[in-house]
Amino acid sequence: MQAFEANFDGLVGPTHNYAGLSFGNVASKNNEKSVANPKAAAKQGLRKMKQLADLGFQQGVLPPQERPSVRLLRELGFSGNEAAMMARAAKDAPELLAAASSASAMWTANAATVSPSADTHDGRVHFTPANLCSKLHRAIEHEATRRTLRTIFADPAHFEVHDALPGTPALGDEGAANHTRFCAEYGARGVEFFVYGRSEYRREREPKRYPARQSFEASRAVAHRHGLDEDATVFAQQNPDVIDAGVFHNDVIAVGNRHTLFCHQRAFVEQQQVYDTLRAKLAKLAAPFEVIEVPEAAVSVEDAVSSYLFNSQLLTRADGRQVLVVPQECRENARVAAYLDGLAAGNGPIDDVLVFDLRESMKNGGGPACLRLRVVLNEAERAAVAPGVWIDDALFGRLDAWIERHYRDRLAPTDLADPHLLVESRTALDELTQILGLGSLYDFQR
Ligand code: SUG
Repeated sequence: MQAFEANFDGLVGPTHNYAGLSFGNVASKNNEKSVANPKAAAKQGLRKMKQLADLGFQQGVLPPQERPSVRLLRELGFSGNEAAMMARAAKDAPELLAAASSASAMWTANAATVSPSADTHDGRVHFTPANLCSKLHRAIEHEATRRTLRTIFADPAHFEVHDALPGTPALGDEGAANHTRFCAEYGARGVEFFVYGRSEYRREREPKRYPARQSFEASRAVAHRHGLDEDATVFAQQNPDVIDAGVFHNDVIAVGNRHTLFCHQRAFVEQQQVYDTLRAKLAKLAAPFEVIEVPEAAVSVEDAVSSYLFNSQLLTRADGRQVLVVPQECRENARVAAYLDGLAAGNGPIDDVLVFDLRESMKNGGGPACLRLRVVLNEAERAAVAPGVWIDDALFGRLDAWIERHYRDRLAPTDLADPHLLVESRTALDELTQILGLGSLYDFQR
């Protein structure tokens, strides 16, 4: 059946800030305590959505979550009214207030793992929200993520939104950031490629410096739940040395689209074997496979981490050719810029490079690919998606004006204690659910 890939980007929330919460994510640490601009962050993200929609790509939006999470503060033992809880947390444990306030749900590549209906046992699209249990500020996302996905992909004839896996290191799950699907055409059966950082039970080499967030056991459980065929799944271990160099998710070192894998030479353990296995399994589905491997000599892992070259979106245009969507930081690194010039000029499968300013998100380690969740849909499935989340001129205009009205252009770590921030944020989100036609989505609305 004819199908296409839709990208659902996370709208940056009003509390976007730099709290240095993600050990192992170099940008998050480097920008800790700097002053953020939530308004600019949200507009940068929205502009990317709009421009990709204008170019003919299917573009949806996912709403931010309610922050600060009053529920987390209460669970952590703070009591009294909301303002009192925030003041107490700011004084006694500012890191916990920061965790409760993070706008990290914007990086929807970590919202869930998605398997298209062509691959699953029951012919429905399956979603597993990621438990994100490796970081407190992200571990509080999955319940609201499930609710949002169940609201937008509500029709049980087409969609199954599972619960997250139990949140424990043996099942650490970071969602689509560690998952890619290869296929001949989006609507044809594909091979799903799961990349993990560590295994709880197998004896494999692990990173020494930084945590490996995704476990093999979690990836395998997601594949089982989604009813994927063993012949059409590949599990690969991420190179532990690159995790130690700041590659906290596989989408910082590799991206795939249809039958193309674009990755760094040092992305995986047993790299050649990974290519061979993918090629062989795709051949059984009569699908081709091609790899664009970037050598260390051209772009080092360090350059890849600072420029986010691989945190790009590889998209297929209507004419079948591919474009690479990269952050502006790629243009500012001379080696990466030279590599990209050669790539677009060559005869390979990538024809064009689109550059976006996503500086505010990038400073927290979130590039173009982090900001989107891919969902392959056929026409019947598309018709079953909540209609108000597709980006077009009208929705862009309404969201842009909404950001302009409600967002601050400056948020320092000390501002997180401000009780007005909670009120502002709720007022904005309440209006947003009306704009997107999503009903009462948030706890404070129920
Ligand atoms: O989980 N940063 C996010 C970035 C996620 C990027 N996603 C993908 N690669 N798909 C993270 O580390 C930083 C928040 C702070 O420090 O304030 C943060 O959560």
